[in-house]
Amino acid sequence: MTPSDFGDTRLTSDETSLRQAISDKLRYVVGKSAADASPRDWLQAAELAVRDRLVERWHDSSQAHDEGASKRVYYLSMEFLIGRAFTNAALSLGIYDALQAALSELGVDLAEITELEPDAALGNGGLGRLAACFLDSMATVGIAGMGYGIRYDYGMFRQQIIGGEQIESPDYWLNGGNPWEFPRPDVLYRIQFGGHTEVERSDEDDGTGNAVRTVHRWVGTDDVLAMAYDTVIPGHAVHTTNTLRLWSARATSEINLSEFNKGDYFGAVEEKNHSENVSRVLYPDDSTLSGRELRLRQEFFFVSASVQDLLRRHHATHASFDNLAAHVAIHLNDTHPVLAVPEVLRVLMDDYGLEWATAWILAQQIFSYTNHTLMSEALETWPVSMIERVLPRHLDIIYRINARFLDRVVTRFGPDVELMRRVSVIDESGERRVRMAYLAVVASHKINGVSKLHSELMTQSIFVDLARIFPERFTNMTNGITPRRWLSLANPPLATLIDHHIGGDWRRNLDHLAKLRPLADDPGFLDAFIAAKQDNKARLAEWVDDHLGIALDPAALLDVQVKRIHEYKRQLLNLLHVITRYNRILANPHADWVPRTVLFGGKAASAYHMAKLIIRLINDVAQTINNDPRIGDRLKVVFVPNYGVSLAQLIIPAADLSQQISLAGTEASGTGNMKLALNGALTIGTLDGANVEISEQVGADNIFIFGNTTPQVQALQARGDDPRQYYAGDLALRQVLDQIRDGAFSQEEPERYRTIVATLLDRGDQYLLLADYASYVAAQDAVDVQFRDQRGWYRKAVLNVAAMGMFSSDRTVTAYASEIWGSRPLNQ
Ligand code: 26Q
Repeated sequence: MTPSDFGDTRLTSDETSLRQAISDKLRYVVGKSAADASPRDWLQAAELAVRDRLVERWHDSSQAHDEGASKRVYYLSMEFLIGRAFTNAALSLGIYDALQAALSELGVDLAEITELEPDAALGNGGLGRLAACFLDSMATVGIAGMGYGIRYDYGMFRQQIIGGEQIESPDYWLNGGNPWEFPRPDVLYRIQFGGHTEVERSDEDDGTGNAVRTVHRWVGTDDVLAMAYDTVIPGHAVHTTNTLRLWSARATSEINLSEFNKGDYFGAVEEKNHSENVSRVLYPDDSTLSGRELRLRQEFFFVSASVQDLLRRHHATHASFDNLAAHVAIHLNDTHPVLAVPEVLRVLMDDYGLEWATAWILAQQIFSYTNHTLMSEALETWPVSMIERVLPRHLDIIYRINARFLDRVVTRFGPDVELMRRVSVIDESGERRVRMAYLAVVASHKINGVSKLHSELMTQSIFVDLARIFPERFTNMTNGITPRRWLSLANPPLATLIDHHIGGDWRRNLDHLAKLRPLADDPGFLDAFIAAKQDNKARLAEWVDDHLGIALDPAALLDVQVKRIHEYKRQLLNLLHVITRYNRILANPHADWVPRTVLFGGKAASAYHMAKLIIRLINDVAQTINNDPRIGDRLKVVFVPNYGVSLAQLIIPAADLSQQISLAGTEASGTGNMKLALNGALTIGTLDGANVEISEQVGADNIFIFGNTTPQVQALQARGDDPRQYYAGDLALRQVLDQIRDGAFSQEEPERYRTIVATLLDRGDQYLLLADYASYVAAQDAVDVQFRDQRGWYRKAVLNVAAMGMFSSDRTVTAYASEIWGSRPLNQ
């Protein structure tokens, strides 16, 4: 791909013009001369040069989208976990190599300055990263998509490990300025909170002969302004770019000093600060509901701004809402933005004067919803009393939606009180609460899960009744990942090798990777594949040595579990195996052990005590094993602090083994599983989430599946499985649990981990670690056997890469476009 393939752009992007552009930016925008520029200055200059080229394309494609009759897709998400933008932008423009050369002529190392860019970490984990992959793919396949979210001042917290424990500190990602965003001080909306509704009967004739209609006014509110910041989302090697619009809170300028604050200037400024808190910080909880009022305010804040913005845009071009559904689709990334439903209804009725019936039909046509979890502790519900206080008009509307819905249920199924109680949007069983997921289902024309298994379980568990009422609404859209970031950018050695053999088209059509299949048996290719893996391992080993002072054996099998720390993901099961292996090596030091490095990474929600304790145990076990002279190079344990998008890009390409060991039926999909397989790691995993489909794609010989299946888990849980039987019946397991309980890894505080062992032995072992332990250890033994045969191992790794075509997020968003959004991609 050469720059000219993109057609005539005004700015040229050959090495010479890039070098000139960077020098000019340094001199005139950064204000430094080459002689006294720091690496940070060079980064800024280079970012601005790349940005200019991006912005040109941006202007071109807003025109393309306006002219094309294509439908606009608004992707509403509380989280966008973008990571770094600089090299991704260069790659999408096709100027990566020229940029590298230009910088090198200026005496600057691209790789070095790349590391200085902070990650945009406006998300917790999978759900936020999925949103980022979807933006990349929508722009690439040519869907006129726009992301809407919150411009948090502080993103995901920074994790440090001090004395083995997780310590959180704020993520000051905006401190050095953000060259990728464009503030839009003129795009400003008023967001209302609190107050009350006034109902007025209007005697105007509405044209249907009904002389009386009611008009609702939401008054007496406390208002905040939402200001837009736009970020360019480039498509890969195409003209189309999209926009991510993030909202930041600003106080209203109507502080009336004399009346409300009695001349209290400082009090007025304090209040202003307070109202701007709504966009201050990302909630760092990913799988437990944090039911704080500020969270509810955040949700409404960004949803209200987005709805006002998109309805105004539609009205400005079409002057009516008759054809709204032909031009607009609104997608809800989980329930977090579901207040968009009552907000659309409120704006259409109260601001634009539409009738309920018309507005409700439109809403159902434009909304769709993705569910990302089945676990009850993560399902959003809000107390009716809180919604009444914060959003009184929206509570009216939610009641009305529910009443209409329940009427329909009675018409179809008769007056079944039990059924009504079960499906009502209001949970009346205790303190009355709004079930946000039910609201999303009732209002959407399509509801999808994120893997085959998850979508199936969804209609059998949380939505069993709703799926009977609306069977045609439920569907599956298996997740995917963008091959641009997760192979092309993250893994240059492998990307280059693949290019050499099958060309570069896989970046835009990942199915082409299937052409690698025959090369698995080509000795020359296999040598080169192994060399690429070794390069990546060396790069990681250097980082680990520099940052953690641990020397890794480059020949060791690199065993990786990187993801949020949660009991259901079972990092603890991984650790039980690590300790088992430690014990075995000590018992049999002269055996021919396959050397292993077990790497963990991930953050725990700050209030999740058990997850934090698990992090501490991993670090304590690492200390013990890494410092035991009897072990040597045979086993190393590493906890990489502050795991996030950029560290993922370093770790994943180096991995040999991908741990995807959640209890079957608990992980909705997983996307790290896809990233690791795409980079040539073999999976050890349960039949959970997308592992099932990965297994189908790669074939049973090329994956290590273990553990109870979902139906087996259901059966075990139904009959009340006794964890003590495994403890009693398995000497190795008993030894490990006794060691943890008795302080073998916490000698200065022997009681430290008693609660962990108690959770397993005395409190029911909710995630069935002990039931899966033996099968897991056996699978790990099979891993060792296979890894002894290095060429056999890496042959399987090649077959994994070759089978990953379907896990491109290009496939996923194209399917959403045709089956849910009704929009046609321009570049497909
Ligand atoms: C909700 C209310 C209050 C505070 C926080 C939250 C909250 C925030 C984030 C709840 C959940 C999340 C994130 C969930 C998540 O990341 N789920 C993951 O989504 C991935 C993409 O579909 C799947 O691959 C993973 O299986 C799923 O765990």
